[in-house]
Amino acid sequence: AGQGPQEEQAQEQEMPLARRDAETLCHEEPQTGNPYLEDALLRSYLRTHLPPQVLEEVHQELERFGNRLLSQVKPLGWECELNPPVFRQYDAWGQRQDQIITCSAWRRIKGIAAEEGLIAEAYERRFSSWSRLYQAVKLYLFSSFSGGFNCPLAMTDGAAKVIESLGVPGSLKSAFEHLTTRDPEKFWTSGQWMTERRGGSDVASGTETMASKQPDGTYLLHGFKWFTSAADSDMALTLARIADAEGQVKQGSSGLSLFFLRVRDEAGRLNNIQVQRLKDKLGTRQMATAELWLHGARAELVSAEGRGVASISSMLNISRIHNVVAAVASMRRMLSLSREYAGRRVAFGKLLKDHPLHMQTIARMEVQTRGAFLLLMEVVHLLGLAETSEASEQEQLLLRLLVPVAKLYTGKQASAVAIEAMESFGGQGYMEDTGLPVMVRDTLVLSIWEGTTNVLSLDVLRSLTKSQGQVMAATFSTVQ
Ligand code: UCC
Repeated sequence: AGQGPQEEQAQEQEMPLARRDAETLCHEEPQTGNPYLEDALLRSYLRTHLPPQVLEEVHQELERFGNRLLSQVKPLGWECELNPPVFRQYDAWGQRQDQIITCSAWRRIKGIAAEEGLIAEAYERRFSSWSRLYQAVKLYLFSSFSGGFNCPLAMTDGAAKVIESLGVPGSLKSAFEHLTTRDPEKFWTSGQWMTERRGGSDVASGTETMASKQPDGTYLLHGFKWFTSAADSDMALTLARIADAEGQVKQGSSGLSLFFLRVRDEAGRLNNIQVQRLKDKLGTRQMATAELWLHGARAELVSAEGRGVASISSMLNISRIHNVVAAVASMRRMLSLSREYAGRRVAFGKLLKDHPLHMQTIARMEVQTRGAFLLLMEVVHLLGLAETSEASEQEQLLLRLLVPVAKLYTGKQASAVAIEAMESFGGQGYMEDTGLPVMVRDTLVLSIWEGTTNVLSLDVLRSLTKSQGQVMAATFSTVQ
């Protein structure tokens, strides 16, 4: 009312455009559902391999877990990405605090990890040798939604494994219970402090930390840990050189021993540890990785003297398997999003899924992902057999060889697949708030930490040499 003809005409011309603006979606968000129910390969693997009673039980649990991941864990994981940890070194009055402040979502995910038995499952062994595989399946589903919490779980599992392989000595019984509990109030995570200033690969010559024995049998550690992931953990396993009465230490690998320590005491005070700074990383920014000074941190010797590397290697092998889990999970997640998007996005007059070239790219990623998934299942199946004393000698040899092979291969593969999947979204894949760049960044670390590709290639050689070639013979005969 009250408009002149010119204004009315202008309005009419604008209307259709305005309507198009509101009604035509340029880009539709890919919609994925319950990650367990939608994972055809996982489900068919479980149907084919698990004993029927185990399958029946885990199927229901996994369906429920898949729903929980979507409704609860996914938003919490994103919150962790948006609220990375903050380091508060001093309070307003100049008092040193060294507080690492994590967000509430991070702490909530820790509780969920306990409730879901993401570590406990492997040690309760309620499904005997299948328990490891079942735990790995849960971790695989959890990994991409976990806001980086899969990293502390890797080290926690590794620490539990070391303690178990030492026969759960009395002094570590309580720690073992904390690591493997399902009670969120009691659940501990562990760090794995191996990397020092000189680097993280050549541990034998890079470790400077010294341990001096105290009259009560404990040790005080002095040194500088350069790269401690998830520095908010409750405890840590770490390497140090024991000083003799003259304060001298033995250099090389055979001078290293393994120690257990609590990060804080019951009152929350740091165990003579100073946090120098948080690391400014390319990815995994949800997680507090720190540089730590140990100024007489009280610790307990847990390996035989000089057997530190050999003792921590069971931790390394477990966290390397977690790395494989994370790699396969990342590939599957990126690929699910890419596939789903291909069914929504129209370009050149038809859906992406109707373009053979696009589908060829997706099919190649699918083949990579399936191969990696089956390799992971093989490794965790063998681990489960080994842990329940059901593995033959050949299976144990195969496991020793496959862990580094799987880690080195899938770590590289995951980066390639993640980048390819991001590209399959075109420019949209490069947009920060789609979450895709976060996944790419978090995937890039998988070929770096826990042993780079070349370091793991050397571990393959180590396994060959130490077994006098038997690992290779076991592989050939299994393949045949
Ligand atoms: O701490 C870090 C940050 C953690 C972040 C974790 C997140 C994980 C998340 C995953 C999912 C999201 S990163 C720290 C990363 N650093 C490493 O991974 C270390 C890389 N370097 C190596 O792996 C090297 O190969 C070393 C350190 C193991 C090499 O040490 P040595 O002392 O030179 O090695 P030796 O002398 O060859 O081996 C000493 C003993 C031998 O046993 P014995 O004495 O009985 O003959 C080896 O057979 O250790 C044994 N050994 C092993 N046994 C060494 N490696 C292994 C193994 N992998 N399995 C079994």
